[in-house]
Amino acid sequence: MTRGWASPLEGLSDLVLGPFAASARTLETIDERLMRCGISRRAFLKFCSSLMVAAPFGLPITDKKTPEDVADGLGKVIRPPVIWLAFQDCTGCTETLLRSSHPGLDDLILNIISLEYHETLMAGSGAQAEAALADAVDKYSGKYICVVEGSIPTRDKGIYMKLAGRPAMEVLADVAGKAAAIVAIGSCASWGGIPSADPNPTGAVGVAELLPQKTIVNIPGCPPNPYTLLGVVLQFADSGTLPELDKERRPKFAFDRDIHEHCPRRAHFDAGHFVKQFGDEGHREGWCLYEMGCKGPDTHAGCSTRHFNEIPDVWPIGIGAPCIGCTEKSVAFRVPMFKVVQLHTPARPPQTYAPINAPQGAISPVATGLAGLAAGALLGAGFVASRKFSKQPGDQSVPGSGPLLDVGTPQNDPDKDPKEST
Ligand code: FSX
Ligand code: SF4
Ligand code: F3S
Repeated sequence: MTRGWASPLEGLSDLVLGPFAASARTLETIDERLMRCGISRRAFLKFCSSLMVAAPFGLPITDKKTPEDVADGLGKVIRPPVIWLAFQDCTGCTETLLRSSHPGLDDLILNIISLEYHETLMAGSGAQAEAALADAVDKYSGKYICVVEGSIPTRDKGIYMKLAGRPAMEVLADVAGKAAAIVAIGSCASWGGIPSADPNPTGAVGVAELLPQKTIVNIPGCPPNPYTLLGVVLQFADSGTLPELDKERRPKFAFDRDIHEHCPRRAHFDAGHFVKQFGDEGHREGWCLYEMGCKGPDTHAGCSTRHFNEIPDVWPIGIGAPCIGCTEKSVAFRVPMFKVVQLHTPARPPQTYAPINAPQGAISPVATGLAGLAAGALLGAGFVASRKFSKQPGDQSVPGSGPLLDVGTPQNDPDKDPKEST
């Protein structure tokens, strides 16, 4: 039987109950919880599909599975208790988790994880909130996942942010010290983010700098992709393991590729079609934002294929803004936003094209068939893109097929500063 959605506040009910909620409950499986709250299997399958899009490879809970497999596996998992600390932040990391475009997805998420403490979302405040935190830490000591949002001020013994009279540094050491796993969500918690930008008046740092002995998963982004967090948390709840991390402690399944490699505007980069000014013809045509300071070539993140709020094209470059490199420690809030980056990737024009006289072997009929399929897919994508970017209603011509604009010299020389040609 398919059930309708429960009340929009259903998922928040434990938090609404206040500090006594944690002790009044025992942990249950995700299936038990969804059943008890009347959440439909269809809604859960939709969530599992989104999780698979966010983590197509490298995460055992989704790897090579169908949404039904993922739902069956996750349903048996005990809802992981999560204690969420918020320090110097803009709350965007919480917003990204809950401001989905699917009606009720926020409710579903709050039923999948067991959010024991989150000062922005909970009803209690003051002494009640402090009691809720102490209660949750005590009850789930060694079992909960500590999610940290925001950077931590360290200058002048950390006096620039206090919670119930205690410096944030002290609260972090206490709560994270008793956690089973620690996740730093957002660029601020990962390595300081916006609050740490020069001149960094509060001495803001990320979690890893204060807890160097601990295993910490960084999920940078300003804001980050919420499914990356859910993937990590559910993986841990399922098997007690964390995903493989890169040298910046980011999960490889979400940060293994750079934006430039998979950017839908990459064809314009290769063809030398660059936006020169916001609002110019190239900008309206959806051309490459490299000369506007796009940091895509220097940025590892999945945004080009895993968009925000489950809406196609909702990500910075998709809406016409250059990537600022928000997932890179040495880029966002360090390199000026509109500064053009040097290209480090080996693929740059004209090297991206096969030489005309490339040696050729025999072509099998299977390869010919696959090439035909690929060409068909590309033509289809071009058709969709042309409709998306055209200024004329009903115009189905391919972008850039009209009269050529003066776009300057294509950036073919890897050692040449692109700004020199403008
Ligand atoms: Fe930082 Fe999170 Fe940027 Fe904001 O709270 S990562 S400023 S989007 O949201 O901490
Ligand atoms: Fe996309 Fe930016 Fe690369 Fe251009 S420079 S192709 S906009 S990532
Ligand atoms: Fe951040 Fe760039 Fe993605 S600014 S959200 S890494 S496109």
